[in-house]
Amino acid sequence: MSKPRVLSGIQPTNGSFHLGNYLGAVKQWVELQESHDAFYCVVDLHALTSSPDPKELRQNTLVSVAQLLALGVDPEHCTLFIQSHVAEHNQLGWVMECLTGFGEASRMTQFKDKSQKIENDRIGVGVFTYPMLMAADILLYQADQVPVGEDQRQHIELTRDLATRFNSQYGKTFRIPEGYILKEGAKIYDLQDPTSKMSKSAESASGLIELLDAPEINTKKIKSAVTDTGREVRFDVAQKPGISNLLTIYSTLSGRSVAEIENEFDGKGYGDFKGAVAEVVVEYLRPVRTKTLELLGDPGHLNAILRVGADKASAVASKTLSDVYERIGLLARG
Ligand code: ATP
Ligand code: LTN
Repeated sequence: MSKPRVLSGIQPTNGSFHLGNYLGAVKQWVELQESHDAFYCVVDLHALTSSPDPKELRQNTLVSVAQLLALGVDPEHCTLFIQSHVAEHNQLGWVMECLTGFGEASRMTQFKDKSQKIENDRIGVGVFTYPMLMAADILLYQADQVPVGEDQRQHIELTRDLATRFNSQYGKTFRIPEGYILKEGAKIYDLQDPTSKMSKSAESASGLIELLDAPEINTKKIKSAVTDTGREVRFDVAQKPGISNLLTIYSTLSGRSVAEIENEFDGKGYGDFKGAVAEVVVEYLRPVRTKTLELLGDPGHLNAILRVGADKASAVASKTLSDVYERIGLLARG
């Protein structure tokens, strides 16, 4: 029997991914590539919604690819490609836009959050149509599962609704995908504001653990993470959001259970605990940083991997798109 298929994407918005991106998504990508037929893409078209500087976008796209490889995404075991290299994403994206209700798109919480922060005349229509492009990314590959962090749950639901709507209107064309959202690590919080998600777009970088930052910087950020007034190292999201976040990070990176870690720090203070978390994080990231920098020294090698990825992705995407065009009644080019 053929393996189930997964697809996921990550934006090349920043120079470095953060710990939330890794624990919420990329860690699962690495695990799933063995058991699944995996398609992973760097969604550069999605990144255009934040109007990046062209030079930075191009460089960050390569840095994203290098980081994915350094984190264990293996092009021998998956298809790794750049979204803009496969034109079918935009083509199916338009079809998805025509299938989506205006009200339905207006209810997307990510759109609502972002549009509240930016004044109307400066916000691009791309922020509004973003989820329809994401639906196209997923449906083009007939993905069974989509590994993402908790913040993407609503976009996956929309994708499922659009696929179901298309299938009932035009005949079965798309597989209905499911989110693959783990409980542990699906939401990593800002170290300075442990009730908000760790985010590239946070106002201050002091609560953000960037994978490519120097070890001293990350150690300092963890040691100054916000905690509460108590002394006990105990998982309790309501009373101790800061400590609970650090426990999640420690547990997912070390593979040890939260209970085991709580026991180890029984009777010890927050200082010892934060020191231990900093050490686990820094030692985990040290080889990732070295490997990323090494890979960036040979862009030719990265481009060769991406060329193979784009060819493999195009083969699947063009088949789905031609089925879609046929079903919706577009006249084929003779
Ligand atoms: P940000 O909000 O930090 O600007 P993003 O969500 O736009 O980042 P993407 O590159 O689009 O970042 O997301 C890549 C993956 O990382 C997605 O699957 C997303 O769900 C996941 N992710 C992002 N932030 C977190 C977090 N704090 N905790 C867990 N997963 C996260
Ligand atoms: N919107 C996602 C990024 C993304 C994605 C995808 C994730 C774009 N296309 C397809 C999974 C599948 C985000 O993380 N902000």
